[in-house]
Amino acid sequence: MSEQYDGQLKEEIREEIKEPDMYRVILLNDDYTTTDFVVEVLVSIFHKPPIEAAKIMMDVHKKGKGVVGLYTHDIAATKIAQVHSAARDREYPLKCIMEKV
Ligand code: TYC
Repeated sequence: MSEQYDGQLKEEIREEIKEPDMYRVILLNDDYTTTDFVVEVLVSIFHKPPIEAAKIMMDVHKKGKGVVGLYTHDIAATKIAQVHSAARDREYPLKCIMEKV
């Protein structure tokens, strides 16, 4: 095998075993969404235990934003869509975003 093909094969193998890119899902503060609703979202969508959910909510409330978790792209996108859908149903402006790690 030529060096060129050897290199290409190594690159293909490396691509196959590469860990997936990960994304931080970040919750944003606002003045209108209730604290109870944010905790409810963190428990129901992100599967946080209630005490941890309350801590994350308070941290976001005080600092303006906060990391909720690390997920692959499609899981992060699905969770964000679920948050926005639940917030829209209750007419809250709650937003979350993702950023590549
Ligand atoms: N700041 C909101 C309030 O005082 C609570 C809140 C916390 C809203 C976190 C959004 O991501 C958020 N009711």
